[in-house]
Amino acid sequence: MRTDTLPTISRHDYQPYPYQIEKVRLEFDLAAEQTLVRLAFRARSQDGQIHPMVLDGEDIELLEVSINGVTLTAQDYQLNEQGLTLSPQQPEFDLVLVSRCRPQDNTMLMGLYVSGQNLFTQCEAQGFRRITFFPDRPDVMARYEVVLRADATLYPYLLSNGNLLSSTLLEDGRTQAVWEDPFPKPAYLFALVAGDFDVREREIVKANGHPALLQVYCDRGDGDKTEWAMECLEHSVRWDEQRFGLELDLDRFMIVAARDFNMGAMENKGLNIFNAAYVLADAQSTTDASFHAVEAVIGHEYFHNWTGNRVTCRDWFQLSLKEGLTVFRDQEFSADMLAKGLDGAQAASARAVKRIDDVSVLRAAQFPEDAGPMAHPIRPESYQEISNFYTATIYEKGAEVIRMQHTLLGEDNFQAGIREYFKRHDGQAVTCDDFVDSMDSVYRQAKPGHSLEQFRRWYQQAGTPRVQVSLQHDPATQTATLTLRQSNAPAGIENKSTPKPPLHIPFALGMLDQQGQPLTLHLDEHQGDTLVLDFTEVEQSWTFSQIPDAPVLSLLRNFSAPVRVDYYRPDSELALLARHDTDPFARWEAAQLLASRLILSAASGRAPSAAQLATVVQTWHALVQDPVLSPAYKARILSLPSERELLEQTQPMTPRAVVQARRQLQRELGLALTPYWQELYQYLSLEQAPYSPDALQAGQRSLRNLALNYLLVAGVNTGTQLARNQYDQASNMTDRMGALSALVNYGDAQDRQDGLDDFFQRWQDNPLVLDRWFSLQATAPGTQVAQVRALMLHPAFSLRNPNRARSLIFQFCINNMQAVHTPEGYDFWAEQVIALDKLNPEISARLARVFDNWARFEPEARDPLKAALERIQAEPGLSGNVAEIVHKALTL
Ligand code: B3K
Ligand code: ZN
Repeated sequence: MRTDTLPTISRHDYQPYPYQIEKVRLEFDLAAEQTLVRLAFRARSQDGQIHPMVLDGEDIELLEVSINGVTLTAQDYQLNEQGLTLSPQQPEFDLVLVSRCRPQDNTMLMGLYVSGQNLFTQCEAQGFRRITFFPDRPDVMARYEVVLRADATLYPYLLSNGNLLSSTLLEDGRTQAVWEDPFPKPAYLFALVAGDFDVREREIVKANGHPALLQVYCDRGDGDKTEWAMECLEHSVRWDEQRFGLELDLDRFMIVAARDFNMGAMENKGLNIFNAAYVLADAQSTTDASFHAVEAVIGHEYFHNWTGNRVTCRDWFQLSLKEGLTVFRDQEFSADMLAKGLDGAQAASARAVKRIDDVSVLRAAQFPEDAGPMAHPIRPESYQEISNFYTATIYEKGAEVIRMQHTLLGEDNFQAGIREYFKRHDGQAVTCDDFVDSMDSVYRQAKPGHSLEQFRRWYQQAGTPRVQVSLQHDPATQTATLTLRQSNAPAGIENKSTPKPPLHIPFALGMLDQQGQPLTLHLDEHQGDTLVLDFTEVEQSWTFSQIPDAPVLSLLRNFSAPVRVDYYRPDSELALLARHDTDPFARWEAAQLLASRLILSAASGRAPSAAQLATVVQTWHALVQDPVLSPAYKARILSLPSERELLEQTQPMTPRAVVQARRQLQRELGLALTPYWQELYQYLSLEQAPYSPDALQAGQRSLRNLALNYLLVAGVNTGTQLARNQYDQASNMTDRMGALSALVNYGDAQDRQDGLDDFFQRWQDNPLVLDRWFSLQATAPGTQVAQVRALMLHPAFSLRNPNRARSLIFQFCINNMQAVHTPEGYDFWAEQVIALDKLNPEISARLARVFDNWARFEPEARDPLKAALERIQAEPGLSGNVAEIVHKALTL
């Protein structure tokens, strides 16, 4: 399919489906080579009139179709590559349809496919049409009864959504299972799994007193790695009961791990299917970061049961309705888990660690998206290929937009808004406006004279707003006047001449005195350490009283809105905030800004002054010695901003210069503070409690690994020995991987090779760990394209397995800036986009996006990147997925 012929779908063209389908019966005769699907339902016209019935269908074979028991002939319907159109003669009729699909040939991993020896489905967004002909759109909701038949030896487990009604052995030696899902759902939430598994089970009692069975399925032999997943699932159930008052509505909830999976996981009703990377975990083979990722993804999919499944999207433009809200919920879940058992400042600092990590992701992934050719509002206006719109904007910015509503309403009112949302819309397919309406009804009551009307612009406008800050202090009146000015430039392919109206930005602010002591803010009748300003105009000022001396501003506390802040202030002020700000997020931010400034100025060719460097070193010195900070927080505040975040701030973007300048500062800090890193390392090596991924231990390990990295990057002799010992003696993957990556990134060639060889020997049979072995090499500073090509010839490499392709090819293209930004690097990227596209267009389009912002790079990168994009575009038979990305990138 070519871009110029790909239809663009517009939000405003929405039309309801003309028929209602209450109940669907699906029968499957399952086999990897070919699967027969029999679909039966009764359709009733919504308005009593007769309409053509459009059924989506893709890559499947129609064998038979009948209406009211009468088999149709080819003249009775229209069949093409997109599906089947019927011309019924009555407004109400029974339809039966038999079709065939071929799971074994399905390399796209959408619809019914084979992974290992097992069969899995993936239907969101438009995979159901690859299983059977159906109105594959989220607003057609039906109750499903599913009959599965398959060879009992190959497929002893036959799973689908809802409750198991019966399981029988058939006369022909096959098994048959019948499942019924009591809740109406759109086709994208349908799932089936057939295969042989290890199963872990836990019976729980729900808050309503009823029992429920939780199950985690994985490949045979991996069953000992699902204990953490089960823990996380139970925590998720409890958390949703306690914080949101939402209960599990089924008797059984299943998670199944798949080795081949396009993304993280999928929230199919009662039968979540997961990428094995987000299920399997044990201390030996899994890092702390992965333990937390498992927790976040299990929470996310479980929380979808209400926000996504019970109330779903009317159309795919509303995707953020479920994704933004569910990401917000999983972020809060993880933060609550980190803060469990703590209170006061300790709890705030634990939660801040999660906030810092989330904001870092937003800045590294979403800000660039919002400044590039794929920029779109969290509720897009149009798309060509919906699978290209599972973006950082829909997810991460979408979560920020929910978080701002939470900030404006406060926890209690926000929860009242959620209750209102379910009261109005349970069982329906709705829009983002419906969600905001529910919140707004509570907001208007709680804050008379206010509404969320202006706030809705966050759903309409793309681009990252900029907020310019200025401050005027008047010692005579002891007042400080803060002025904020917002600018919302057009983003991506938007019409550049259309001015954008101001957004409603909740702007959280604090102030410190010149000694770093917190000031109480007095504004009209409000007072407090932190005030959230309702910033709604293009320019707006607030005057605070009782401020005798010029204050130090602590801006956008806890990152209260997804904006960029422009405020000029001397390094000394940032240093003060980095040491004293009581808001842990703003404190971290100040340290990051201090380091960023230095790195960015070095990257642009201006050598930092001795004083500038001294300020950074002194700040890091104070922080490394701070006795109060938690280890996890300390590890964040002492880390330098990521290469990607830094790159995003250069104009034009100069990747290689950024990498070098960042590395230089790392080295300076390593050298200047060597004794402190050594001391920290030794101190943190004393603790030898049995492994747990909890916040304290994980924080200690990450801080210890950070110290190790500073020692190695500075070339401190003892560092290499420490890393070798740590690698050899490690009792968990975080320590082992921390040591190995320090050696691979900063050690000599011999250490690097020895480490990698040993690691391969130990872990060659564990695919998830082997992914790390590939990633580590893909991102190592010395790795060039030739080595990546050699690794692609390794017997363990396969382009068909998305995790493996991501671990080597994506990691190289995204995170090895030195090597990918070369003529060979760009050729390699284009070649891999083309190769992947033939197998799996969804994954290929993700790789294509890595350089969709080519136009923002320095000239020596820009021209060859453009040529590489043109080469991709010229490829015959390019998928619609990649075509959309490349077309948008080139027409900017
Ligand atoms: N809803 C799925 C994403 C499906 C993506 C399909 N291309 C996972 C999630 O967000 O929970
Ligand atoms: Zn989701």
